[in-house]
Amino acid sequence: MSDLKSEAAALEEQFTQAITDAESLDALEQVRVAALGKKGRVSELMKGLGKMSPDERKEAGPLLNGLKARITEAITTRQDVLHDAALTVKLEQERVDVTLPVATPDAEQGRIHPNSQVIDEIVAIFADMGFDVKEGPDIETDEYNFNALNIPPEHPARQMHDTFYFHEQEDGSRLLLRTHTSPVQVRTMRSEEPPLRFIAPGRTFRCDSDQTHTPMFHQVEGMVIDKETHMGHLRWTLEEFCKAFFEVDSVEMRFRPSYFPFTEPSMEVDVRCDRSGKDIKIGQGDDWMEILGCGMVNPNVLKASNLDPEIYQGFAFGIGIDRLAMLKYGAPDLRAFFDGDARWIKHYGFSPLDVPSLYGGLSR
Ligand code: 2NL
Repeated sequence: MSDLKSEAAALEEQFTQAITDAESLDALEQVRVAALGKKGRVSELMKGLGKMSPDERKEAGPLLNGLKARITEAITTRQDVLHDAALTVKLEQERVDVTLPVATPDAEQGRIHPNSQVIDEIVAIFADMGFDVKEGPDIETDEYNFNALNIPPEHPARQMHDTFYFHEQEDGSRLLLRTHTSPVQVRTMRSEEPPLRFIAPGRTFRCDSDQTHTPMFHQVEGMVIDKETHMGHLRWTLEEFCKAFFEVDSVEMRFRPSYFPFTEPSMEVDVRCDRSGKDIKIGQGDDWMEILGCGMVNPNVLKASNLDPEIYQGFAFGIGIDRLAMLKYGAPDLRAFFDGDARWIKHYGFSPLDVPSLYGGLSR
């Protein structure tokens, strides 16, 4: 029995020292296995309990259980110390210097296309005047794209529109890619009650491609319909739009008679500009530049959407976005707008964080 006592005391001293000396959690685990593992020294001693007489066991049991408990306790204590030390080292290594400059966030890396920028600017301007924004599908029917707009099948404007048609459907009709955003106005006139005041921005398509035309391009059309809408309202609205868009205090505008099937009378609108320098200046100079088409909504167009022209009148206008974006932001070649070249968008694009608004500045 005294053999066991001195062996237990020797083991306790040996393992207590080993636990204190363990400099890592791995080293400590090796000590634990050597003492308390299945084949550990303390475990081996405890296996001997089974072969003892009851009297011997009465004394040896508490002795070995005490030994095991104290070694376990010492390991746990040392574990906590080593854990804390490891955490301190980790925190030391992972320290963040909050005085370093901010890393460029992902949103700063992307760029807003000049077309999107110009559409956002136009939306901000008209929203400020109380206009809604409406959208419609790119794929349309003859009815919405042509018939309802006073362009019957035999009308020469159908040839002028260079329409992309889809293959014939079972009923003989053909879907098409909208050639202007006017179908959105037709859908709105047919589904909502006047007074109407909205713009319709979006993609449009014509089978036409050269230096200044791409098969896909962008338009914003606008429409106002009420009981006493007249040309004075149209003129004021477009003048306010031009001043805001070109970010100048005054613009001189010229309304030239023109023809569109969906308006009567129809006009094309020029703004005074100066082309003598490197960039075109708007609002001064002795040159003119066409920027949009407009007119009073043709009574036939109102009738086709179940509005009584004796009660309602309205004005409408259409603006080509791509040309306006080239003009305002100085991009020379329209075709580069749709090449998807990252260097081009990095140069001509806008930060997604600079959202155009009338109070914050349209284009900054
Ligand atoms: C242009 C000319 C214009 C309209 C579009 C319109 C739509 C309906 C009724 C009446 Cl539903 N008008 N749209 C009117 C006049 C001109 O666009 O040169 N666009 C680039």
